[in-house]
Amino acid sequence: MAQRLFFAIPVSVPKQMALIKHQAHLGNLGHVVPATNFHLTLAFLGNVTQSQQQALIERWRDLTVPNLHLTLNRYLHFPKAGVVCLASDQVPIALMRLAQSLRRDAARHGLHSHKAAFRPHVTLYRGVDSVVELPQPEPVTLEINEVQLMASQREMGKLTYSPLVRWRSET
Ligand code: 2AM
Repeated sequence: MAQRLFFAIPVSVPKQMALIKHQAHLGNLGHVVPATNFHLTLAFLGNVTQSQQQALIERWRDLTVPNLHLTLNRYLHFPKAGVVCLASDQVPIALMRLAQSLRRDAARHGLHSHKAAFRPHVTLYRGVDSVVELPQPEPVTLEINEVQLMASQREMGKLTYSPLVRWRSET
């Protein structure tokens, strides 16, 4: 059976708390993403079969995770996706390279092919139809030291994510 997979950076509990404050500040823009679902997507893979998944994990067995900080400092509204997120406008080169490698590998192996450039963000709301004006946010700095291969499931209308594999930075 195929599973919907993606590579992501998890958000620590203290940073989840900081992001909840942003939701409280912005109010009722759309469906509020629950804190336990916060993540920063590096590469969305789409539906992946068991054998594709095994091959993928084998290819990325030695994935090196950079150890760095990323400051999220802008609210963005992606109208097509209907999401509002907290994003970064300065992407560390090591993070950009990692996202690009994962995305290139996915496309090369018949998985999802990203059309837009990597723009690191954490989604705060889904189902946002129209946004008038978003204020300047209080920045949130994430510690990046772990990458997860995540499976996304929808059960009784509820979206849940479960990590299948975790890679941690060495330092
Ligand atoms: P988002 O962070 O912008 O919401 C799991 O579904 C993750 O993969 C989500 O975080 C989502 O990005 C991203 N994702 C889902 N469908 C996608 C698509 N068609 N293209 C790019 N990213 C997608």
